[in-house]
Parts: sequence; structure tokens; C-alpha cells
Amino acid sequence: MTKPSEAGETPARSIGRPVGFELRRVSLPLVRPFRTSLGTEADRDALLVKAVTTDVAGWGECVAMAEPLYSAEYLDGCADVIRHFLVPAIAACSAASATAVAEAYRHVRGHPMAKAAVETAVLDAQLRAAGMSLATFLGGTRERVDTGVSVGIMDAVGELLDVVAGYLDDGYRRIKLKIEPGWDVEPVRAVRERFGDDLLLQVDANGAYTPADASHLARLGPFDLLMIEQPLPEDDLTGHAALAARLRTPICLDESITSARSAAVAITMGATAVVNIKPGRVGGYLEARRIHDVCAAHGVPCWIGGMLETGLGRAPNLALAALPNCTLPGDISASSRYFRRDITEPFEIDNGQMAVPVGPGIGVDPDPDALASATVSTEWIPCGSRFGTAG
Ligand code: NPQ
Ligand code: MG
Repeated sequence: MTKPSEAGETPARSIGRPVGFELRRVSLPLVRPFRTSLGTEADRDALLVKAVTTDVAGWGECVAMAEPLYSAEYLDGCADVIRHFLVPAIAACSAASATAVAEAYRHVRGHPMAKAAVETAVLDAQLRAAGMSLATFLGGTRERVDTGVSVGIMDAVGELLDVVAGYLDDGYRRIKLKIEPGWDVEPVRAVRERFGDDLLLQVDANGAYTPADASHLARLGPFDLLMIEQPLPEDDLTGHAALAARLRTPICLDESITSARSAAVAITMGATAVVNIKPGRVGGYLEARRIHDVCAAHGVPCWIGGMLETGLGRAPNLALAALPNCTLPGDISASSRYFRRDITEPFEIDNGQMAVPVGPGIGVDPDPDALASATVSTEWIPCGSRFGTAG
């Protein structure tokens, strides 16, 4: 029996010790407000984690929103968990490796987005020290990946068609429409009629429907959507399995997939035919890789979701999207989709695709000026704080 290979490793001699973590709150205005069934966002507030080790530093981006709308996590809560539980647990760690720190805070329940930011920062430092790219570490097999874009809910269908036309001009190879009750069949019909049957088109409800909406959602069937993402609430796997039996459109779970185990359960139950992988939602890139492997073993395709990341969060998502079973275009968009000025070199689309970073670690660095102008506050948490030393 073949077992999916474990995530890669780096030579032990190159791994430093953790010294401390810098937490940096940033705020970037969005180029246009992003409306979903969760609410409307005008700015992307994020939390950047810089892991400082005895060797090199690494970066991780916490993808929680300022308010707990997508999941229970929110930025101030993540900072609190990192400050009071994750960093103190890591202080006892002699090696700044992703597996060692994940093991050190394993007893802390929940808080995957906070953990993912810390784990990614440590993994970036570990890989920079070893001179290995994240894509290589994870087992990436592609140098470039297809781009896709998530299109917010609009006030009118005409406005939506103009926005979609602009994204298709930019080269995006797949369009995802955000939907909610009252904004579903009509916008989908309009986009399908205007842009044709060849357009790769899917929808995302962020859990806005109920099982009683099954017959209404079945009206999306004739439009040949790639998938409907998370029609029902996060905790309703049974409901999704029942809905799948009534819809021609394949179901893809996002919020419901919180671990490799929950992915295996959802797939086995028939609740999901496709899986959206978001490293933040599942606690980091190590678990994301395990979900990828579970999906591959079940013959279920996956793709990489997006959380309006800055360049520091976009870079590692590209590495994950390079894995062999990520066969559908992800919410992998250009920096300009969201920001006038990103905090890294902007990620751009080249003929509908984006290059996977090849440098060590996540492969990108923040631009000092852009980072400074986006920064709201910074905080230093030394690993030795419990003992009154600098680590
Ligand atoms: C999704 N993302 O796939 C999400 C959810 C989402 C790109 O559609 C601010 C920050 C607003 C993160 C709205 C996309 C957000 C957000 C929605 C994430 O479900
Ligand atoms: Mg989603």
C-alpha cells in the first residue's frame, strides 16, 4: 500500500533557534469594496508575523478578518492567542522548524489562522536557512499556475458584466461569482449568456443558503458551473451530502474543511466533490499539504482559495497551487485585483498564469517603504519572555 509522502524536510544543521516574533498590523485600502454574503469590506486589515531566529527571519500572514465574519477568528483575537499561548509554547522549542513549533503548540485548541501565520513564518525562516523554496519543500510540480478571480456581489447585473469583462481582459482563466439569496440565478445567467459556454465559471455562497433552498439552487444546473462553493453553513456536512444528491452542480466545500480528517469525512460522505484549500483555515501549509494528499488519494480535485492576502500571503499560496492535484484554477489573483500598492513586488498575470516563486522560503520580501506606509502598529514578543531574557 502506498502512503502519501510526508511534507519535505530540510537539513537539521541549518535550523536555528527561535528568538522572538514581531506582530505587525497593516491596513491596505481595497481598489473597490468587496461584497460577499458575509458583508462588505473596504480595507484589508491583516496581521503579519515575522519569526526571528538565531539564523534568518521569516514571514507569515494571518488571514483572519478584523471581525469574525468568515470564521470565528478575528485579528485581535489571533494576536492575543499568538502572544499568550503560541509564542510561550514555542519558547520551550530548541529548533525553529515548522514541525517542531506545530508540535510545541499542539495542545492549544482551535485558532488555525493564528497558528498558520506563526507556522508559515517559521517555515519561511527554516527554508531560507536551507536555501530551499516552499514549492520544492511542498512537492510542487508546476512553474506557473492558472489564475482565477473572485467577483463580489454588485448592485446591478450591468455593473457585474462590466467588471467581469475587465477581469477577462486582464487574462483571468476562471471567474467565481459571489452569490447570496436574491443574487444568484440572474447574475449567473447574465454572465453565461454574455461570455459564452467556454468560460470557466463557478459560484461561492459562503454558507448563505439552507437545505430548504435546494430546489432554488437546482436552477443553477443548466449553466454548467464548475462548482457551487459552500452553499450551506460550515457545520452542515449531512446537509451538503443531501444537497449534492439533488444538484447537477458539483459541491465544493471551503469553510467546512478544517483539517485532513474533516476533508476525508466530507469526501467519504459525498458532501464534497471538489475541495478548496486555504492554509489559514486549516492551521498552515503542513496540514494544507496533507489535505491535498487526502484529496489526491480519493481522486478529488482541489484548488487554492484566497483571503485577500498581501504579497506575503499570496507567495506561499502560489507554492501550494503548484502541487499536482491542484488541477483547478484557484483564487490566485494579481496584486492589482485588490491593492493599488502591495507590500511586496506586485504579483502579475502573464497570459492568464502566474509564476510560482523560486527563491528560498516564500520567495518574496516586503518592500520596506510599502510595508512602513501600511503599518498600523508593531509589537515584539521575545521567546524568552517568561524567563525575562531575550531568548
Ligand atoms: C472565500 N474569499 O473563498 C473568500 C472569503 C472572504 C476571495 O472569495 C476580507 C478579507 C473580506 C477576507 C471576504 C474570496 C473577505 C475575505 C470573503 C475572505 O470564501
Ligand atoms: Mg469560499
